[in-house]
Amino acid sequence: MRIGITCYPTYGGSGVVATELGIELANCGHDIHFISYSQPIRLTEPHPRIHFHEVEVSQYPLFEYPPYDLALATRMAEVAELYDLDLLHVHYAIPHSVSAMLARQMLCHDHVRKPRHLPYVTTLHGTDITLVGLDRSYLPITRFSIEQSDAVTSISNDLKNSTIEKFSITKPIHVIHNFVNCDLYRRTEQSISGRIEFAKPDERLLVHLSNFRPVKRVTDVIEIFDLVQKKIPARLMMIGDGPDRRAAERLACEKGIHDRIHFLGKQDRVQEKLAVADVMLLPSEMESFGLAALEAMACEVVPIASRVGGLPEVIEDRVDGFLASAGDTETMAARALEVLGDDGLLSRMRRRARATAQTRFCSTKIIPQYENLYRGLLERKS
Ligand code: GMT
Repeated sequence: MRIGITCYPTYGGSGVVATELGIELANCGHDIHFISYSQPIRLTEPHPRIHFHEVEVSQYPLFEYPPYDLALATRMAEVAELYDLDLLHVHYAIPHSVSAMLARQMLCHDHVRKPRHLPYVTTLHGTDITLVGLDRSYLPITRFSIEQSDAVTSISNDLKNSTIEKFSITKPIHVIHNFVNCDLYRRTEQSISGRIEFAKPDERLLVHLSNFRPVKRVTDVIEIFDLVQKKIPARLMMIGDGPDRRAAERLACEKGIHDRIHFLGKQDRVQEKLAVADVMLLPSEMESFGLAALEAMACEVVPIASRVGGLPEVIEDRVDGFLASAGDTETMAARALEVLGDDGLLSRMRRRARATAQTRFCSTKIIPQYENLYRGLLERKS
């Protein structure tokens, strides 16, 4: 199949999922065309079946707000025409779903060339529904473009239910969980040897990975780590960057633990960093799925996360990770101390975490679900 994919190309879960999906589909023999304002950050290696089409937005002085959505719709229609795309798959409803709807309409009513139907799939990721979409200025158009999609998918049951509830969507929503490439995300002898850069042999190593937005509660990560390091020798890796990084750094300084924390900023090959850690802290206010937790689990890192959104669909409490109420830093610290203080429990939970990633969320299990969905649409089209 020839598939156009649009996503936010910068750091963020939805862009990561879209890019990894494109790579996996290309490896299965499909031709993938990314259409966005810049090359997705996880698209680091050239691939003969992957193409990138940049959307240029003109900066005419009249445009206080340059109309990216229109430029994107135009580029989508152009690329679909030029490369004979079978379908578009957009990640994050706002504004990508609206642009895809326009592109489909443009091609369907083309009076110069032969009209054609270009179906589009919208994948909902979370903040497009739970935060941004509920803004009154976005809600009606977002709801409309979701309803108009040829197919809608959601990355968890929880997000599906809240979309139906909050948006009164009547269109069927297919749940296709996020995935991880278990061959890439794994512990190897080589990755374990890199641990010495971040922790001494007698120290435990904790990790947090996010875009440091308020919803991630990164200062809670520091609070939890502080409680842990008071009881056992430990260090923390903070991977990523964003608006709350300074607040986290400041809190770490106030608590006098800044020298035990590595603020690594944005990283390209996160699997190499995850694979050296023991525990991941993900105390978010909300997570529709929690891709970071799944990536950690594939690397045999035990997640300690909030019992919110889709995280209970990923983590089974006390089996392959721990869940606690968002904001309950004391319980999260207690769980970390419990597992980090018991070698047997840690290695059992590490193995269970990896097994969950492999048996339920490995890309080999999830990618065929997208392929089947696409095939269904194309059969309907012909
Ligand atoms: O978490 C973010 O702030 C980024 C956001 C995104 O759309 O880029 O992440 C959402 O999508 C990810 C990939 O599907 C999910 O793993 C995250 O749980 C979800 N974030 C939230 O729901 C807050």
